[in-house]
Amino acid sequence: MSKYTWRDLIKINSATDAYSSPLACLAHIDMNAFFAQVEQIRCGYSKDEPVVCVQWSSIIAVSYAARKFNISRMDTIESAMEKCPSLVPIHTAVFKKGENFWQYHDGFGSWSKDPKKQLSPEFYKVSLDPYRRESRKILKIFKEFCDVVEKASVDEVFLDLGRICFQRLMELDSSEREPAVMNFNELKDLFVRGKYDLDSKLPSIPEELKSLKFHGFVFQEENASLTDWDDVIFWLASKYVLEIRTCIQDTLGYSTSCGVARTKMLCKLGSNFKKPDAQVIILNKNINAFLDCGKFDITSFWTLGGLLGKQLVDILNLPSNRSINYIRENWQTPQELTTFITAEIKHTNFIPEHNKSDFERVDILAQKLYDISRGQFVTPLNPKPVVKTMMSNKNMRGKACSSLIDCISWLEVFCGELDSRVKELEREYNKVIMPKTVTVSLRTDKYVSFRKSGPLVHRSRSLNSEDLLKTGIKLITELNTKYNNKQACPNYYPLKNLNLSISNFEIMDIQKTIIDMFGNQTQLSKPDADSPKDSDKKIDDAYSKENAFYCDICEINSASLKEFNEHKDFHIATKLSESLNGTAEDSANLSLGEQRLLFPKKRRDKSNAKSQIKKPASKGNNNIFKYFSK
Ligand code: DCP
Ligand code: CA
Ligand code: CA
Repeated sequence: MSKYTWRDLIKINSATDAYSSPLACLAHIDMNAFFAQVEQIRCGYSKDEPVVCVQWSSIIAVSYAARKFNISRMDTIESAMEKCPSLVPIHTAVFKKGENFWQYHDGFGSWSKDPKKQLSPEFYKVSLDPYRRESRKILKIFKEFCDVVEKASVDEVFLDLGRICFQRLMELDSSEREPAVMNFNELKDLFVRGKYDLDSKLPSIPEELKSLKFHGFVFQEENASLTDWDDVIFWLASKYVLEIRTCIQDTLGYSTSCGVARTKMLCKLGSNFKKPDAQVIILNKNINAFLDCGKFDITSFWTLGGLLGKQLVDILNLPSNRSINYIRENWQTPQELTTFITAEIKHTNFIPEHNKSDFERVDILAQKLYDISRGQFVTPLNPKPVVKTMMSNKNMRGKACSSLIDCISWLEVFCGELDSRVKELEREYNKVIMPKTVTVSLRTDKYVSFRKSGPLVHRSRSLNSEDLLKTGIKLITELNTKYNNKQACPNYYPLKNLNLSISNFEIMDIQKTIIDMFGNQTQLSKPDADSPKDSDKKIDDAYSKENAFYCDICEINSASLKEFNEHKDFHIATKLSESLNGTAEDSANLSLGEQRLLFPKKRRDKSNAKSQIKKPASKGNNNIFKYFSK
């Protein structure tokens, strides 16, 4: 007899509830040395060359080849070059003050002997856009393979493998026709005929399944034998995540590390356990042994890494190692933990100045500790994180920002960056995203801070950097007028920090805006601003009734909706074709920045340029729409 019920099994087929089933199967995938891999591939180096990604004189990502020389993120570029004379430092892309697009300057950086090849933070701002772009491509692959994907950071995701495992288990997925899977027949039969009670136990696993070979490294078991359905599900998952990781490797060239386990926390610890290019499977029966392996203690968990973890170590008087085991062994129920913590707080007169809310509900905190120490603290995946605010920021050195003109030059950079980040999110979620509020903040030479917010005045239906810049200039000018004087702030310039943030997002369906544009033209809302100036005329025209069929890419009017739609189709077709086959330099679909990026005057070599617009590897039939449908 299995330990699990039919209810547990069927639950993993629910995208919303699977994570809470005892048969849940999740994965965490993290890119190896991410920024360094992006640069290595972009510049055409092999994975054995010691590439590091550099920001000014700090190393922000270290390839595994460079790690062999004992180089870490802590090293300065100088100390790293001493450790490894053949080091390949590559600087991030940068925005230049006054420009709203980023560029790479390969060969430039603080390590260069040529004074003309320095990149001074006084005139440049680092752009992380290239990594976000790669991140988006990777995310797209994850979404093709998996229905619930949580993007946890720029280089990692959580996947819920419930549906895919359920389907493969039930052999609903006809692509899975390997002999071993045929042995699921008994289970499938029972399921299909409905011959089960939800709360009755599943049958035992068939004998032949017990010796299946896992893909990857099964923690603690070189020759893991399968004992129950959770193991079978994890076996299916181990096979599936390898397919996903191989696709990422083959399509984009990146190696990854992966953890497969029942909860997000365990998966995350698993992917970090063996790097690079590995997958670690933590079977349910090995959870406690994994937690006790000596690599983790209670403060290894991301919610307990800070002060709260330290407070708990004190209150529970935890030993300096094996603290997770200690909690598990010493308190058998959450109630026992609650009673202990409450008594300790009283006894020691502990007054939590920080994390007050955690100590107000000791029962919740105790339950969490109890669950964490048993590897059963479950949290749902969050497939669509809500963006609340987005910021572009620059710490200024020396006199980099000494006047209103300087401020505006930097605002141009910020607007370019925010605009492209919003566009990226729009593509990721297939929505139109419009911020309503813009805030400019600054810190003066004497560390006094000022900020001003205002509504974003925009004329088109989607964000553009010119509208953003106009609003930003208005706000920075107001701040300058009010505070840059002897009475208010005698040492206003040079600024130490300047940033621009956008917030209060309105998120609209693309569908809806198309209907707004074509379906019901009489109800089009007026532009927000008062009277249009000449320079705004073009955008206004696009929305006036007479010129509803205006294409702002080609700046031409179409005579009818039909003609206009045909014209738009032409753009869609070019865009699709360019996405697959590469872009022409004169393409109207490219912004100025993109043109400069894709067609620099001098290229390193041909193979480089090719890797920038790599065609996705086709799986089976070559249906281009596959890559654009999500
Ligand atoms: N990053 C950064 N500064 C940090 C930490 C990270 O700029 N202090 C950037 C560079 C990393 C990327 O984020 O490439 C991802 O961070 P990770 O912590 O996942 O580290 P890596 O991917 O570089 O290495 P690993 O293979 O250990 O995951
Ligand atoms: Ca990583
Ligand atoms: Ca990471």
